[in-house]
Amino acid sequence: MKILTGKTAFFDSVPAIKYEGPQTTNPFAYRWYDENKTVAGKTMKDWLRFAVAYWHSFNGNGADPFGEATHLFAWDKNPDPIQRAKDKADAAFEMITKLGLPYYCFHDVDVVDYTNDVADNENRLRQLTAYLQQKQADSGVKLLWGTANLFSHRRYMNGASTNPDFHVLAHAGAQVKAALDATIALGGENYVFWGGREGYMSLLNTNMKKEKEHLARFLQTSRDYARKNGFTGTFFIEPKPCEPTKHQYDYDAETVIGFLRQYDLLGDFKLNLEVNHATLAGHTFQHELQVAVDAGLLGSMDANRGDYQNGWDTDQFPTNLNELTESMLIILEGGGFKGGGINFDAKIRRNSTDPADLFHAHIGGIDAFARSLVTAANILENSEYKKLREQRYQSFNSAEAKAFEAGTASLEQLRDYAVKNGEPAVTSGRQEYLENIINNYL
Ligand code: XUL
Ligand code: CO
Repeated sequence: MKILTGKTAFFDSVPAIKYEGPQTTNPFAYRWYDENKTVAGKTMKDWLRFAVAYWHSFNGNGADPFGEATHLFAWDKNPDPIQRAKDKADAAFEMITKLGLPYYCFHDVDVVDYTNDVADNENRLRQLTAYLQQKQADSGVKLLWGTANLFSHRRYMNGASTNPDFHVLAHAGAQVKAALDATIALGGENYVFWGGREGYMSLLNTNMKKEKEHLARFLQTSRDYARKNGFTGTFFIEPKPCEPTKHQYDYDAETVIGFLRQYDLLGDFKLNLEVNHATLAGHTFQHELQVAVDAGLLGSMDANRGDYQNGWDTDQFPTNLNELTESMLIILEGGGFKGGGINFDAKIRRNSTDPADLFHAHIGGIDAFARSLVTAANILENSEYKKLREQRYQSFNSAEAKAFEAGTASLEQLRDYAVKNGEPAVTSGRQEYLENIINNYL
């Protein structure tokens, strides 16, 4: 891959990151991510399909609700919004190409600042789309997904497509139209809807039924526009139960799947699951993955990790090998992502203030996934893991159980089986043994 720098290099002190193996002492090298290495029949690059998220790395400035910006990065300084946007694109493509990753993802307002003028915003995004087209052509980096930010502007404080004011919904429509145009022009492979303001703060002022119908109609209308204009990729819904809204309609994987089924959207939409969102919903990430895989709807994932000591979306870079290995077991058994990949929706900490920290963060996350992929493939191929799980259900191979599964056994027949066979044996679930398998293969 060709390393791209713009007029200025923003990461002068950082070399191109290459695979050097687990023994290396070089902090700017991969120990596990060897993109062309074949694991379980596919290259690491093809299994993992890594993407850098524009927003956290190039728009995030370290500000928090208690304090001002701490990331005073050179690409975010130019007073002219178009030039600043181009500087950001230069920084993004320098980092992505130095990391050797195949994809990036963005929101419309990450790419260029928006004003309150719809036509001006469309024009700005078109200018930057042309700039990004050139960057993609020069580097070979591709757009995994685009999206519109329908949550930051004050007009969306009561929702975007679920806003009680149709006028606000129309603005959301204008924004999605422009973001879809940009995604299509850039050959984006998918398009994401994350509904941070699609929900309610109080039921006292909310007609939930009407709002959910509007959400569904908005998705259908957006899909129809994109299809009419040549978009052949997949739409993803990204579940999250709360934050910023008290209750969000896209609560978790099961809720979203039910919603997609109810509104006949399953043909075009799949799920983009995020680790920290699962935590907030009271689930493990593995649970959310399994729900999506079982429904054939695992589209993509946003990689990060939360903090078990607090209840908000801390979006830290993923490092937990046990959690990631258990996740990769599910992803591998499910055959991988349907259209998407692994997007680092994660940010460096407020006090990580060196541009090089962005590299350390990504290198750590990338290697953690690569190592977990190798470990999970090894477990599936060589350990008893699959067999033990299968054996737990072996009683369902009997003729009586098969009849039950086929719906041809009556409740009376179940009763007769129970009487004939007496009290069932106590059988171990062997959880600790299975947990040891994970650690033994790490
Ligand atoms: C917010 C979040 C978003 C989506 C895209 O929690 O995850 O950044 O990924 O809008
Ligand atoms: Co996300």
